[in-house]
Order: sequence, then C-alpha cells, then structure tokens
Amino acid sequence: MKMGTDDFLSMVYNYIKSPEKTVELINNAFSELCLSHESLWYRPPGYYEILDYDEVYVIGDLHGDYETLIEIMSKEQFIEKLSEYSGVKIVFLGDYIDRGAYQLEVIASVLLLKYLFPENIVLLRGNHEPPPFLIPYPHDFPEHLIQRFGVEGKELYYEFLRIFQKIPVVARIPERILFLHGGVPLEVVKAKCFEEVFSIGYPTIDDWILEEIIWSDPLNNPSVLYEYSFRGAGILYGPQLTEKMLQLANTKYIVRGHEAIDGYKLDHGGKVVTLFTSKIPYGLIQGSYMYFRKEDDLSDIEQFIKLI
Ligand SMILES: [Mn+2]
Repeated sequence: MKMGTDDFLSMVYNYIKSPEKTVELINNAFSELCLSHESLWYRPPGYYEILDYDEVYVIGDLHGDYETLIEIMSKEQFIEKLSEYSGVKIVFLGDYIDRGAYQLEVIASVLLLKYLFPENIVLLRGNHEPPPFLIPYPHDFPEHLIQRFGVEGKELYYEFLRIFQKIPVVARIPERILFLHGGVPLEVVKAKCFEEVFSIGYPTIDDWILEEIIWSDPLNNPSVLYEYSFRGAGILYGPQLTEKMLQLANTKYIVRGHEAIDGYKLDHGGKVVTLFTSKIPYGLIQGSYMYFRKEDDLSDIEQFIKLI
C-alpha cells in the first residue's frame, strides 16, 4: 500500500490520543523489536546485522525534535520509499526522548516505523532509553507524559521503560559501518571476537558494557587508552580502543550520536563519525544525518553526511 508523510503523521496522532492507544503501539512494536527478519538478522539482546539493502539513512539523536524529523521525512520521502520497496534501511542512533517539546510524538513515530516496516527500520538504544539503574539528567519524559495524560501518564512511562530494555544497542553493516549511540566499551581490550563483547552474559548484556556503549565519547589523545568521563557514566575512549573495536567488528567506521554538536564531527582520523540530528531543543543551527547507497565508495565518508 502506498503511503505518504501525511498518512503516517495522522497514524502517529491517532496512537498518541490516549494512553490506551499508546500502549497498543508499544505492544505492537515490542514484538517486532524482538524478532529476526529476512534482511535484518537480530541477535538478542545485542545487535542487528544489516545484510540486504540498496540504500541506508542514518538518523542521530532526536530528543523530541519532531519538526526536524518531519523535515527529513518529507524531504527524503521516507514513507513513500518505505511503502514502495524493500531496499531502504533507516538506522536510528537512539535518544528519542527528553529535552524537546514533542517527545511522545518522536518516540511514537519511531515505534510506528518499526511496527509498519520491521525489515527496514533499525532502532538503537541511547542513554535516554535508560536501564532503571542509570537514569540520565535531564529525564523529563515522565513529567511530559504526566502533563499530557495525568496519573495514567505515569503508568505509561513504565510501559515505555519496559520496551526500552528490549532495544538493541549495536547494528553493523559488515566490512563497512558499526552503528551505536555512544562508543566503545572497555571490554574490547581483552575480547577476541565481536560476539564476545556484544553477547556477554547472554541473554542479557552485562550492565557495565551496556553503560559504556550508550554513554561513552571519543577522546582525541593517541597515547591514552581511556579516561573516566565527565558525564559520570561511560568512558572517554582513545583511538586505540576505536582501532580494536573496528578490527573486532570488521568495519571501517563507527557512526554514533550522543554529543550535542552543530552538524557533525569526525574523530580518530575520521573513523569515528558523530551525527546529531536534533536542533530546536538545543538552539543549534544545523542537524545532520547520513545517506548512502550500496554501490557508494565510503572512503570519503564526509560526503555522505547531509545537513538539515
Ligand atoms: Mn546520548
């Protein structure tokens, strides 16, 4: 069935009219998050392999910036593309909620995308989709829901927390890109293979590895392996850790979000690419996202970054 942006937005609106409808959406998306699909190989709870694709979009942190999401959606004709053919993949790097004015709209949009187009959508987890033991600051999503729905908003928050625990933390296009929210966990130092890092403690990823993946930032000092982070969670990882991660993952780049920058930035000799899509809640001038096709040569990755 052919769909357009307006059809999609009215579906989102329908789902967030009441807490009951929102819970229905959460439950629908929940089962899709935990299933493997033909062209997205999902290994619980760690990662997705993106195996079969013609083109890929990568969207960074949104933080309730619905305007920018809609702007990209309309400009790139996401919904039309998704409803017409199966070759497009969209990777979201996490941090859908907190800070912005339209947090419920944004999280409902990405869950609805996952529900409608499960084979095409990769949702990754950011530090604002938190484990209960590590709540970020600010975390105004619960208040946002209470303001909207009263006491029922509080119960709705727990439904969201439940689904956040199921969102994978890593995706990979073999030989090309590793996608995650924050960075490289220290565990890579002694790991001998990729699965060792991302499937430790199966069926649940170990808490500290999860923390380091969703909270860490790159550190531009080649002589330092890592430092403790000013954020109070995660680490600052040096280029040596990036090299080890790329070697384990068998990819050329790490594409991540997490840092609120204007546009994008490159670290560790261009091997760590930071995208930040949200603008309005931060007063930033430009947001960034990425687009490339299967046949593109990614050796100059900067040319595939788009500004909005
Ligand atoms: Mn973040």
